[in-house]
Amino acid sequence: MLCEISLVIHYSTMHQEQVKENDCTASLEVCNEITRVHIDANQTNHSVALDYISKNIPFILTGDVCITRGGSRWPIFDLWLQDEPNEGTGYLNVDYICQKYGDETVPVARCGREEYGAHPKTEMTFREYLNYLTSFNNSSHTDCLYLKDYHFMRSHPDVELYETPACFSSDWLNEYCCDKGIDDYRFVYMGPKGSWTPFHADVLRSYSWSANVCGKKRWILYPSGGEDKLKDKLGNLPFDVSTEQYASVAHHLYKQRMEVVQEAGEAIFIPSGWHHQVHNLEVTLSVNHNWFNRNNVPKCWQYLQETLSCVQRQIDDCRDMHDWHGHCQVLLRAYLGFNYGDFLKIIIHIAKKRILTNEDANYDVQPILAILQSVCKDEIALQVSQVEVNDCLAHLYKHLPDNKK
Ligand SMILES: O=C(O)CCC(=O)C(=O)O
Ligand SMILES: [Fe+2]
Repeated sequence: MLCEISLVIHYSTMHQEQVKENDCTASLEVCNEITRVHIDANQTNHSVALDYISKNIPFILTGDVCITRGGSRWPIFDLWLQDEPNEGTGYLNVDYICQKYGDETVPVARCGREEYGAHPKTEMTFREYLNYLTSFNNSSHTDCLYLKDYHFMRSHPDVELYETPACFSSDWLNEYCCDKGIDDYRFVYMGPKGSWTPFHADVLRSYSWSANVCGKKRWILYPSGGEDKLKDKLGNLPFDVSTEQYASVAHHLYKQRMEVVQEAGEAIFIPSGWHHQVHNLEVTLSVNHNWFNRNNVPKCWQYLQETLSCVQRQIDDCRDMHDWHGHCQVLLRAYLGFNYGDFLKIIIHIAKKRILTNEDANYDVQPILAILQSVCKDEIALQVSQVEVNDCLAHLYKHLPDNKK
């Protein structure tokens, strides 16, 4: 209880001090409105946006900066959209998309069903999905299909549909995935009016940014930790917080809840650990990335450690089995998509790159050093990657000036 109250006060204070020039200068308790940070294409100063990111506060990025590349609009606007809207498919240029990518297999969620706290996923060709959208009738909600988590950028590294806005571009996660040629965290989403994403926090408590190419999204956000009070007696979070039960002003969490409508051409920043639910208010096409960097990497590491403790408690009765710790790591990866080894590989890869290029010596290297020093205090982490961690630390110590160690 004490922690949650102090969390809110903390946010309010920072919010008032740091971002006075923006729309919402009141504390989050009073003003549940998100701040819009306007940056023009030629403006190189992203300090306000970076301030929000480093303080883990949501904002909407608006202005040319989130839809242009080198002064001209992202190609996705010209290629995937048309000037006049159609009935089922809005501004989507269905003919172009179908002709270029119709044969590809895309992941699709069934928004009318619930399985294990999520929408069950299926696969179809992009052509089949676009045919479905063309004939979609908004009243038949049970059949609402949402194309999501489509790794378009990974499948088409030569097609530059958009560019990551500069304030979101320090991204260790996708930098690692691209360097290694493995599945990344950059996605395309496309859905009809009424398609939605249930209440969740993002993978490994990463950040996310999401830009609307066409259409509108309604976001419901709860600050990190605020979701605890929404849990039922078994500790399960709600699947859908858009219902009256949660939306009511009388609800005790009302003050922490934010509701936001994001327009076409705007990008939203979702902070680490903030739970959110998303509803498409029109046919919507969006691109989004999950990522972490020097600012939120401690949160990701802490979440990994906490989740491992949960896994250990779950299978505590099997402690005598051979390689019990190894089994815990397998379960951790099955649950989160990452285990200790996966996470440390990313950190060490980024550390070595930064040392080699000798760029931003203190910018990224110092937070990496802090994480690795914390890793050295974690017995399990050392069991998993002691040689690599020690080797990396030795490099870092050699690299950093004495006063920074
Ligand atoms: O747009 C959506 O439906 C979900 C996006 C989301 O959850 C995210 O960007 O973190
Ligand atoms: Fe999300």
